[in-house]
Amino acid sequence: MKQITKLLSWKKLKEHSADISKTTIAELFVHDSKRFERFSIHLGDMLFDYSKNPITKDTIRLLHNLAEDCDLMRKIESMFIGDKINFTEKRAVLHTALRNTKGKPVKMDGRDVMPQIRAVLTHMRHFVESVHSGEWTGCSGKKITDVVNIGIGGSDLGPAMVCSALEPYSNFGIKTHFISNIDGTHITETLKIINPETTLFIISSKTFTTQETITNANTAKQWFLKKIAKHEKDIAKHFIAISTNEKAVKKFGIDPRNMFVFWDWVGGRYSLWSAIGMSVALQIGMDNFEAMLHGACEMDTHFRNEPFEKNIPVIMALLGIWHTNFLGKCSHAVIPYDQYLFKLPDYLQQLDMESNGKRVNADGEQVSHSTSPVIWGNAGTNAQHSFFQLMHQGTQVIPVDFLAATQSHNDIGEHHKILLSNYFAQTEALMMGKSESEAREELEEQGLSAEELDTLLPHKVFPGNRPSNSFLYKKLTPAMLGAILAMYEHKVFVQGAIWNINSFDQWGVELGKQLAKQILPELEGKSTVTTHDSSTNGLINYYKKNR
Ligand code: G6Q
Repeated sequence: MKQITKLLSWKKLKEHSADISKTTIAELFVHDSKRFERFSIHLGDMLFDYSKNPITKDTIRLLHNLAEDCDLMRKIESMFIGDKINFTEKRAVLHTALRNTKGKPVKMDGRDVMPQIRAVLTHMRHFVESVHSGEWTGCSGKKITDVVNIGIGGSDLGPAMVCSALEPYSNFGIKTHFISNIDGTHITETLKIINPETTLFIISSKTFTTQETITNANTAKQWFLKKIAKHEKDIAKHFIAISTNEKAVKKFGIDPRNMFVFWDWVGGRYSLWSAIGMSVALQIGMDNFEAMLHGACEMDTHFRNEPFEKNIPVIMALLGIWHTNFLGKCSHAVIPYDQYLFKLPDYLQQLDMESNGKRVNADGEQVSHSTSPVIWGNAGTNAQHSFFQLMHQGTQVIPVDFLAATQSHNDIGEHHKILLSNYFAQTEALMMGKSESEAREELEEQGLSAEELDTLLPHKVFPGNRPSNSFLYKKLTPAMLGAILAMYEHKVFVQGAIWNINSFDQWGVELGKQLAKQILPELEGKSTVTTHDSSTNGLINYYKKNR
């Protein structure tokens, strides 16, 4: 395929971006009384409003033309039917099969993958229910009360985020903890607050070779053996594994009957839907875990079947491309006005930036356009009291996703109304800004001297014209969370498909894994290290002298 910047639809969008820059989002509302209806979509219990973006009907038409020129429809189908679209690793990308609760066959290399997926779900259910019922106990016969997931990256961020998000569904007396960092502080502080007799460790690692995870797992094992175990075999009651690597799991000392498998066609950052979600299932129960899969499946069906103009992930992706490639925005904020989603920005950072942080296209050429923006954010209203200053008055314009529930799990007093009034106010203020005359009027009311007023005035002006998407969902249920996460996954997919990059490999992450292993032996002993550049040598040698 030719570079996308050479496509006619790309060139037309470039021309169109110059026209759009002559107007403001607020003016677009003045000229179109139906703008909200035109640029919003209802799907189940969710409303997606994208009208506060610098777009017109023409923008959307041109973006759809780009999607068609990039063969988006065929690429979407190609993922769902198990083509090996992760071409650098020669793997299919079938996380959608993991939540294919409709049960239709999904073939990969001519074989239906659904029976093995269902078998693992049954294995998980059996295990989760035996822990909840107390049939499964620790080695001293006590019921499990704490679950510690040891994993990193894709084997941590998804389950950790979902366990926070679905806290209201934790009805089984299980508290979940997450250890990811190799920094000994992480495991030390966690081990301080758990009782070995009632703790289950889940070693979550697709490869079962990741240095951080295996080091943390060994430390946890030694701690457990020292604290309570009478025999090595007691480990079987306190350690289970989620992995694709049975050999390494056995070598670690985990009974293969307590291993839950997944497959190489599940990418790490897309693995939350597999047995990697075990900590989630233990915390909220298997029915709720499956409800989450079902919610994601509903979004998959929407994504696969709806025409582009009604397709939420496609529109989100195209808007992102509009901002990144045509309006020059290089970051994107995600602000959930939902405390339960405070870890969502962290999770989306990996999903988006690890997937689309690429600079070489499918033909091996360096791309001549930007790819993934920097994704960041935090929960509102907290974020309003920190970085919102930059979003309102800084020199960069940052497109934002605002998310909120219409019904709170904790509807006490005026809290939810106040939360939502902030949510509505921020999207409006970012778009409308405050003109010089409005700011002047406000200052005049304060009875300032003319000199004071002139000094303050420029600081009180808000340029506005700052775009946002608004998502309002009824309640953060397991199904709704599943749908939201699948929606973001597909947004990322569409952007990667249009940019013609491989969203499913991560050679940059692999590099980190190799480099640390090379330096580790050099940290032994006292000899001066001279094998690197002078800065790296200097830093290593300073550490060796001062440890
Ligand atoms: C995700 C990445 C990466 C991976 C971790 C952990 O897509 O590949 O974040 O999940 O490096 O890998 P393991 O699960 O193999 O330990």
